[in-house]
Amino acid sequence: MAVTRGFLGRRPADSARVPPGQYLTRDFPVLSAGPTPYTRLDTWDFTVRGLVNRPVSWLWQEFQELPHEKFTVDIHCVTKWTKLDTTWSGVSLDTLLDAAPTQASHAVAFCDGGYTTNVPLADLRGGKAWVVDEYDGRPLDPEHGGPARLLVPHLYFWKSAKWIRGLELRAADQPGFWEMFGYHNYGDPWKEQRYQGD
Ligand SMILES: Nc1nc2c(c(=O)[nH]1)N[C@H]1C(S)=C(S)[C@@H](COP(=O)(O)O)O[C@H]1N2
Ligand SMILES: [Mo]
Repeated sequence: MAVTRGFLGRRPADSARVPPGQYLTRDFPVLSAGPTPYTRLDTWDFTVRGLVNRPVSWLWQEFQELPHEKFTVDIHCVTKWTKLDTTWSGVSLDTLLDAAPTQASHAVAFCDGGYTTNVPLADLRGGKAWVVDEYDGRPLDPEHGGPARLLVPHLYFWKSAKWIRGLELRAADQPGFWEMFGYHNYGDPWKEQRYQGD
């Protein structure tokens, strides 16, 4: 029996990969709370600071030399679009956090432009989160967070901070930008944790 490539290539359970209340899109919408910052690579660095013995920073070139992983994940925006099979390259948060031993339980991502978002450290470890600098085989567009953004695909996409410049590690949780404006503190798309109280 002939089986076409299209049949084999189709995942039978695409609909099972769409969290409740979401719809599928092939577009890649741009959602930013402010203007796109343009940071020169020769002044860019990534810093882990806060509850650490001493802050750790990587210049752009040093960050490029860290081991990068290429991976494909689904992303879910709280405005209800879901995009399947997005391909990225970046540095695992495990690699970055290993360089900064800490007793902290939470992190606040900080960014050029002033955006912040909070994530439990457990959600950044264990191969679940990256700082990405490539989308679809190309350097990340500024509109989508280039030169580098956080990617935490198992949480709503507002947690994936664009133009990230580092993590502030903390002993206690502290809401970020959208979390202070009523978005859910954790943001699990499979539990539809869109807004406070969900
Ligand atoms: N620095 C920064 N990061 C951000 C945002 C932002 O406004 N500023 N918006 C968030 C929201 S609400 C979403 S849905 C995604 C959108 O990413 P995209 O524009 O690449 O689709 O980025 C998140 N990261
Ligand atoms: Mo969003």
